[in-house]
Amino acid sequence: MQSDLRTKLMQALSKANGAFISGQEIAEYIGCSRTAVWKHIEDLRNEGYKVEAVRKKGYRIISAPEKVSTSEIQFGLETKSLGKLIHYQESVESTQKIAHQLANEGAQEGTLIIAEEQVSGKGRLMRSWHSPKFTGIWMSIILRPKIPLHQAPQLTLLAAVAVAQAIEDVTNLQPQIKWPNDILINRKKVTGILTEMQAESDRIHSVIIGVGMNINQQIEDFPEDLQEKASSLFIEGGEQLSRAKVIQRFLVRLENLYTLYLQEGFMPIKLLWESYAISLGQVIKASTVNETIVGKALGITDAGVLLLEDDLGTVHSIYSADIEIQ
Ligand code: BT5
Repeated sequence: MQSDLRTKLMQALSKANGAFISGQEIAEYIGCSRTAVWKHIEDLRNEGYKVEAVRKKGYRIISAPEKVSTSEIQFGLETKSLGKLIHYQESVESTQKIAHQLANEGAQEGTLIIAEEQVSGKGRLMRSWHSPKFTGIWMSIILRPKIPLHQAPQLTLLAAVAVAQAIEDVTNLQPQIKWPNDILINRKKVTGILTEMQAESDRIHSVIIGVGMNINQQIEDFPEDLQEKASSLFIEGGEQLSRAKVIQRFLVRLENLYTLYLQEGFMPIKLLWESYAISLGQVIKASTVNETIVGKALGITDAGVLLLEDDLGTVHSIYSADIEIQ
């Protein structure tokens, strides 16, 4: 929508001060047809405005989109270091990409990169991540742990526990974790985690944890191919949530777990992870880049590796795969 039209539309709606204003009045004010007004109102809705439309009365704005800008996240944030520096943009390609750039430039541990929308959000293995405007949380956080390279996957599991705890903090839902990086509710994926690293020989410069959380989407907000397997906290719990509050809970949980991890190692994190794990003890199919293995999930190792026992009793170590529960 052209910006002068948008300005006039917003003027017309806000002059009404919460009361209805008819499509005809708006059309005259802006200088366009009533059909065009309807189209512009649809645009507003797509941007997260809640607009009530009643026949013969017209339109009124009920609420403007809630944002996840720096001040919204930092107001009331109870962490010591995570999220003290926030890089916010309304629309980005991928928060991971910006996080890599900032990490290269020396961004401090705990820097959070967040956007209202990603136009090319990334999953693992070059897959895409659907990240529509204003409905979910699309963020990346930079950590700089002094741990050997091979332990880095543990941080994905740690982040998954932090997400599960944050969901429990803000809803009555019971999140479960599907190894390694999916958080499910009622067997549908509500969050995905992508951990990437910058390292040199065995030295980690930074670990970038990307978290995509579906919060306020309705089912029709997902593309058709995702509607069967994806969900949001709103769909599962029936309540619209403040995304900023969810982020705050996640950062607090992540900071506590990360501090515990640096002090006591992976063991306490592993126990927590197992308490949320959906796949342990079940027969699952693991598809890796090279092969597909079906077997019983025995557990995870201290390195965060999944152990699968096949029919012949051979135990396979799975470092990276897609998991289907049989
Ligand atoms: C993941 O990959 O689950 C990791 C997703 C990480 C996304 C965050 S958002 C912030 C940061 N910036 C980024 O660019 N990425 C990170 P994977 O396990 O490969 O799952 C990807 C698959 O999940 C896709 O192929 C779809 O089938 C499905 N999917 C895509 N978008 C989804 C969504 N919004 N909700 C649930 N499932 C989705």
